[in-house]
Amino acid sequence: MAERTFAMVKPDGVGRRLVGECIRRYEARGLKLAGLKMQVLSRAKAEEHYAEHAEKPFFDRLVAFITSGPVVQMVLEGPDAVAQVRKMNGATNPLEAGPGTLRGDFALVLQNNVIHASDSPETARREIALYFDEAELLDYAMPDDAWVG
Ligand code: FUP
Repeated sequence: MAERTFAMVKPDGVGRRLVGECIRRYEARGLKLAGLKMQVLSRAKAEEHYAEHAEKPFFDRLVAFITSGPVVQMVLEGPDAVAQVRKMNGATNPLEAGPGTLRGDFALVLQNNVIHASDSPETARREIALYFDEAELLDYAMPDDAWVG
């Protein structure tokens, strides 16, 4: 099976109607959706998601922001999906994100950076399990999968 990664459109991205733009770009690149859902995160879920930042000064603001509105979670599949999606999102700080990336095109400031994606295959496994049951992930073939050959 091709590599899977996890991505999440943040409340600013949903609020600015950028869900379709994010998914459109991933699909146009050749990545395949294996799972998709929308919810408002509980505080507990958000704290678990960002556990690595628990001691950081921006943690409370980060949790308040990510729980402030609906978020859209997805699992994307394809060769090097983790690295491809991170590249397509651009640097965490939009100031460093190049044009042509989601953050370079749609974000200005660090917290409101539109989209989250896993930073390694291990993180992807953890984050996918945090949001999706195995039965919610679909393993299906498409005749035009860019990587079938
Ligand atoms: P990323 O791996 O791109 O999700 O980035 P990080 O895990 O480093 O940071 C997670 C989120 O915390 C970022 F999307 C924005 C926010 N953040 C701040 O608000 N302030 C900081 O100084 C660093 C990160």
